[in-house]
Amino acid sequence: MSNPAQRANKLFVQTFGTQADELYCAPGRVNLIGEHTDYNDGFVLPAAINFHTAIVAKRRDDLQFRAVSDAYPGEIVSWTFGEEGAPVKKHWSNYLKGFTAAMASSGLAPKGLDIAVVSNIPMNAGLSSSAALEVAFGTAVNDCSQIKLSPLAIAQLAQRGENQFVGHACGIMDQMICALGEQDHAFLIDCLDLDSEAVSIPENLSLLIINSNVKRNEIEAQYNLRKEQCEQAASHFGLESLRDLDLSTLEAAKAELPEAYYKRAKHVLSENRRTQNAAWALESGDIAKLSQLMAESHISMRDDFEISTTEIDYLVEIVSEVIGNRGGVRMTGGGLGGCIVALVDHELTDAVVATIEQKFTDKTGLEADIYLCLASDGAKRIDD
Ligand code: GAF
Repeated sequence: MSNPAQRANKLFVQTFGTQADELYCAPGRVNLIGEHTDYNDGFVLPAAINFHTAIVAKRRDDLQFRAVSDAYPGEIVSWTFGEEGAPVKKHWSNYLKGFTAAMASSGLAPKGLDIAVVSNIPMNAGLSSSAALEVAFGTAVNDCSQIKLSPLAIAQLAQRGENQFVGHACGIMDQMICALGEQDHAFLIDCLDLDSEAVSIPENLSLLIINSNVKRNEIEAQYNLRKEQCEQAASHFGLESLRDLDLSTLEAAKAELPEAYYKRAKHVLSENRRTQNAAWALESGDIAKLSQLMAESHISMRDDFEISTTEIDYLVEIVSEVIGNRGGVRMTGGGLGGCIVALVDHELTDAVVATIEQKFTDKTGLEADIYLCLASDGAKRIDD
């Protein structure tokens, strides 16, 4: 099958009867460690991956937007800038309209565009296909109208659109890594001040993402519940966010707190520490340390944040038996299904794949998809 860019060009011509002017791409992402910490003003360590959403665009002289996606054939969505109306339940165009609505409320004034969208990022797998759509579109709008927003500003508008228009209370991690990613690097992001630092991934490690294909049920309600519990835990201590709490203060107050608040806060505080240590371990090539931190992160998500599943635990267990301390493995993303991520010594890659193929389906009845990935660049215009 041809790549997303070629397919987007073809779709554009079929839909609008003319060639597009420009091509933009934004990647999916995988989070190496630092889960559910972004909306708690904490630390995350994601990498952009070599699965992409491509958007081809043609400038218009008016304020109209028209969009078509190969995932929803035959449907052309159109709207006027600043007149996005109400979101249509679960509709893909909400991510685009959310971005223009966020621009309008920030006083930015782009020109309209016709666009065609094609993506090869697996959907509903927790690899940020929606952030890639928002950020690819934001990059296109920004560039075509020469507004000169920074990648970080595009990520912030994308997050605002998703929070306020789409209605998902997500943090900033997905949009930021989608906008800022760098080849062969993860990013340590401080979600309090949005400082970020590129962390190189050692050459001898393979980046494997394994999609359990466990259906992610009730993910949004569970995500919102966890966020609310974290906020309640912070407010018990009179704090704005869990970032300002330390583990010893939390432990001393354990008996006063509802158990769920205590456990959620314990995960977030310990995960912040693990994430900063993991960035250091990765940068210095201390794979045994990375392995230990990723294992602890998984246990914390399973026992304290309670967002794992038996199938995901089994996947993590069989991969970790193969790699020992020559790599790390844990669930990645929002949880309750979706993917695990493994950073493993190249020499062990085939053994990991073989183990999953031999054991996972027999035990769970599910077929896992295995993606051998590369850490990749963030969103950009692609010139010929
Ligand atoms: C989802 C959200 F969109 C992110 O902001 C983050 O909270 C993540 O879940 C969990 O770490 O991807």
